[in-house]
Amino acid sequence: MSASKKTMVSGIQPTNKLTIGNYLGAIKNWVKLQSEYDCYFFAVDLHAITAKQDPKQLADNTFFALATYLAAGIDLKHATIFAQSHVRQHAELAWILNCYSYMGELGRMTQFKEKSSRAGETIPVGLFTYPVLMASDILLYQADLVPVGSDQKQHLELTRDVAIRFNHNHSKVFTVPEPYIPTVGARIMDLLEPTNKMSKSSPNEMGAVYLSDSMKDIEKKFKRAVTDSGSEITYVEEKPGIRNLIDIQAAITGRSIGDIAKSYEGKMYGHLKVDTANIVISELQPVQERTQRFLADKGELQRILRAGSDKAATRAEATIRKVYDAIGFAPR
Ligand code: ATP
Ligand code: LTN
Repeated sequence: MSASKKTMVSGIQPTNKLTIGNYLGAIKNWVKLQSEYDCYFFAVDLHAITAKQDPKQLADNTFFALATYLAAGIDLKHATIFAQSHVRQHAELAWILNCYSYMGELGRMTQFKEKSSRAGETIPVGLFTYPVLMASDILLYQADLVPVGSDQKQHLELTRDVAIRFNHNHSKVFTVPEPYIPTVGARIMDLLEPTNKMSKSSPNEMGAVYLSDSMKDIEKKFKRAVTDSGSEITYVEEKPGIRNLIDIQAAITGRSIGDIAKSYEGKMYGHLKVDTANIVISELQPVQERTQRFLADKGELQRILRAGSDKAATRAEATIRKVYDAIGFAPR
């Protein structure tokens, strides 16, 4: 890792239900960009507890997510991987940045509005301050680039605003990060409700393709994907289901959308569904096999994560010190 390299940071909530949305919107781009950057990729388990978690499952989900990063091609030559909760500075900086974030700006976050409206009477405060913890994740490592799906754009803007505000109030402590949102695959849609984002918490599991799905299930899910009552395969606004299948193909194969759409001229929806299923299966099968191999050696995985969190903590601590100095806390 050369000292002159820029820094890339990203995270995903640990779950055993990672979707092809997470994979194409985030992980695949991490793999694509990693060699150009000094990378920090983590499982955001502190974020995960903004929703109820089963204590018996949480650690396994964290191991699963991190094993998936490695299986997808994250290379330890370029990247440091770890669990967010293992590096205490994330929570520490989050408190500080809470004092530099405004109620008004957090209340405007679309994700908060959506998730809090579903939470009913008891909305955890953590759901409200969630973007501040995310800003801490990013600013702790002085990230230059943050690859995420398009749903995270607003949180990235907030991160930039908080960094600029802190720097302006004190001195230039934080690097102001840029988002990286892929041109294709930034918003994979639900297969049954193609106007909604595919999500690990989708109400109907048939609408989301999970990285842990069997090849048979993947085939079944694509065959049942909602398209529309027409028959012509065109990439247009009014055909969100068709667009989604073409987007998935483009994000995996790297072919252009125009090229893919053209290759289906005169063909039926069924062809597009079967082909998309096959493309997804050939991408995911080796990732699944490698994930199982990493999970089979928990000792080795744990060693990788321990080394990762040690390294991350050293970098994070350097930032925390600068922050404490800039604020003017008494030296110890
Ligand atoms: P939920 O939908 O339950 O809120 P999530 O899947 O959005 O969860 P994370 O698992 O933390 O939340 O998302 C991690 C990364 O995956 C982020 O970069 C996010 O933008 C990306 N991502 C999530 N869903 C999609 C999707 N459908 N298409 C593209 N990218 C996605
Ligand atoms: N909020 C993000 C996950 C996340 C993240 C981060 C992404 C938490 N911390 C830091 C990039 C950088 C989400 O996708 N739900």
